[in-house]
Amino acid sequence: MNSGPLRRMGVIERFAGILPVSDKTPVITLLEGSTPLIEAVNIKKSLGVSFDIYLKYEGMNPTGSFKDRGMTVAVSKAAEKGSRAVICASTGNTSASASAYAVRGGMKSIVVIPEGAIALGKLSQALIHGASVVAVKGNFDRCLEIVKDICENYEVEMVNSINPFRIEGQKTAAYEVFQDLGRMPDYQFMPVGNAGNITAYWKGYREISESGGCTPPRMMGFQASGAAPIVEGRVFDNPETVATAIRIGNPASWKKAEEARDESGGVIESVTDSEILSAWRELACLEGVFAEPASAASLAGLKKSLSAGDIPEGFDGEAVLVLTGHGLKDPGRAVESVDPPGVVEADIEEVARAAGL
Ligand code: AN7
Repeated sequence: MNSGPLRRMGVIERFAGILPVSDKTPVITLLEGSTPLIEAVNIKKSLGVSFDIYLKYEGMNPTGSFKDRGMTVAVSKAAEKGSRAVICASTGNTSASASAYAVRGGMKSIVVIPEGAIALGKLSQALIHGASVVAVKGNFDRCLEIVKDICENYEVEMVNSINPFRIEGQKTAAYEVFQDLGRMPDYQFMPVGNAGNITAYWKGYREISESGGCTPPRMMGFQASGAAPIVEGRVFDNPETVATAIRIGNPASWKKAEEARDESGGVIESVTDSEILSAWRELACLEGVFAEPASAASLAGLKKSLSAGDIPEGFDGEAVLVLTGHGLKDPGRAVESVDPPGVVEADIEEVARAAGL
C-alpha cells in the first residue's frame, strides 16, 4: 500500500503533452478531470444485453460538469495573454464553470443566460462566485449572438466552446476513457447541445487512433426532440425541453458534430423528454448515479439505438455513456418527479411502520 497521499492533478498537468500550453502558461486549475468510469452492471442486466456499459461521470468535476476540463485551458490561456475578463453565454453549466475559474485566475466574469431557463444550482454557482450575471429575455441562441457581438467590441475573452482552447481541454475526457478501459470503446453515447463536447471527444479519439492505430468509437449523439436542429437539419427558433442544459436551437459546432457522426460511423438522433426523464430515474435507481436530466440523453439514446437495431444482436464489446453534469444542479426537478416523503409522529413504531420495516 502507498503510504503517501495521492496527489490529484488537474487536466493541464496530467495532459500537458497534448494541450496547447507551455511553461509560460499560468495553470488556473481546480484539479478537474480524472473522473470515474463506472461500470453499469445493473443497467446491463436490466437491458438484457451482452456488452459492457460504462458511465463517464463528469458530474464529479469541481463545478459539477464536464465544462471544467475546457475551462481550465481557456481561462489559463486567457490569463497567459493578460485578459482581465471572460464572458460566456450559457444554459448554466458553462456559466458556473467560467465564474469559478475566473475567480481562480483573478479575472472578472460575465455570464449571459436565458431568463428563467437555467437550473437553480447553476445560477447559484455563478452568483456566489461573483460573476456579473445578465439574464436576457431570449433563449440561449440569442445570448450567444449577443456575446459574440460584445467580444467584437469590448476587451473580453469569450469562453464558450467556439473558443478552441475549450475543445482542447475537453478532449482529455476521451484520453481518460481510453486509459481507464485500456482500449477504445466501441460506442460512445452522449447528449448534444451546442455540440462542443461531441466535437472535443471526437478530436481526442481521433488523435489517439492516429497515434496508436486503433479504431475510434462510433459517436452516438442525442438531442432532445424539442431541440433537435442537427437531427432535423433546421434551426429551432423556439427550442423546448425539460433538459434545459441542451435547450439549444442553433448549435455553434453544428458542422463539426456532423463530421464526428459521419467520420465515426455514428448517429445524431433525438430522444423525447419522457425518454430522457425515465433514463434519468434509471441511472439514479439502478446504479446510484445522480446525473442531471440532459446527461440522461445518453442512456435514453442507448435504449433508442437498441430498439432501432443500430447495435448488432449479440454485440459484446463496450459502450460508454457520458454523464455530463451532476444531478444536484437541478434538485427541484428530482423532488417534483417523485412522491413527497411521508410525515409521521416522532415515534419509533410509527417510523418503523412508515419505513416498511
Ligand atoms: C449537462 O452550459 O451549453 O453539446 O452553456 O450542460 O457541448 O453543448 C451546456 C451544455 C450536455 C451539451 N450536458 O454539451 C452551457 C451548455 C450538460 C450540459 C451539454 C451541456 P455541448
